[in-house]
Amino acid sequence: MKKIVAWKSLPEDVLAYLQQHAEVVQVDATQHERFVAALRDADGGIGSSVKITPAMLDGASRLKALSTISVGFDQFDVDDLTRRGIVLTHTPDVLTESTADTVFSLILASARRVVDLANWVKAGEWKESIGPAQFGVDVHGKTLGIVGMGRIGGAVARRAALGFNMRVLYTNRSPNPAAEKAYGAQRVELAELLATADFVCLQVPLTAETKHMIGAPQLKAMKRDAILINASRGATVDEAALIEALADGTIRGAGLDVFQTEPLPADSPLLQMHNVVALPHIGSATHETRHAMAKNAAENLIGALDGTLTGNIVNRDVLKK
Ligand code: 8YV
Repeated sequence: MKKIVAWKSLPEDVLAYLQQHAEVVQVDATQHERFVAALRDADGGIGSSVKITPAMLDGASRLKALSTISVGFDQFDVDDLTRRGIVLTHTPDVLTESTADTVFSLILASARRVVDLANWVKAGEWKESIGPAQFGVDVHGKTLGIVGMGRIGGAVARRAALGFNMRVLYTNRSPNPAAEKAYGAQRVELAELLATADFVCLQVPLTAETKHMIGAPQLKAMKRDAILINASRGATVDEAALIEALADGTIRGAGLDVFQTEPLPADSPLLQMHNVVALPHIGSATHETRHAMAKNAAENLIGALDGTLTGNIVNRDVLKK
């Protein structure tokens, strides 16, 4: 019988599904040596949020497939997996809408200062009718700049255009005619997006090209009353430059669901800033969607192991080996 290593807790029904097809070994990835030993004795693996390095796979001669319970796959060395003949699968579609909801919650919360003002009320500071000191900025009718118009970017654009009558600008490696037709989205260069958008929203995967793509020059190119929204990966932003830009008023604020170091250290300056909404990487984190992701990842893994999987494969070149 095949053996599968699971390094993320799985819903009972998903675990039972896997156990119908393989022996499942559940491991604590923080026990590094045990985790590596389990990978070396497995045919497949399933989990998320843990970096899987080439060194961890040396000796894993039986390993044929890894299934990440995520759309992002920056925690893997994809070229190395392909060289080893290991199929990598991910869960792109099932989380699109929940993640777009999170992005829009960050837009609204940062624009209208929801977290800051909710804390202000809880602290007993609301003693009279509010005034300009409590005002935020409008979202409806403003310009949203989406950096990366993929699945999640498109779902965010739909919310913006159809729900909030926003003008949508975007950058993307290739045009997105569907978003242009359905939402009036306009493809522009990054410089124009940064100079024009009231909200700059990062929806790109983390790659060598996108790492720190938003740094001091890009933040300075934004409007002073603009807000940066990041629910992609923390490292797409130079966090030190962002902290400086937020502190000196280069931009109005930030709504962040991801950070260069996660969990965000308690002494991060970001946590002291009233113009920052910080969430703990909850992008896809609803009961419904996390279950759907785990189920999708389990089906991907079994399909990859039995050679029947056709979709959700990150490194399709491995199938040519
Ligand atoms: C995941 C994410 O929930 O899908 C991704 O890439 O970042 C989140 O949706 C997270 O990776 C934990 O699984």
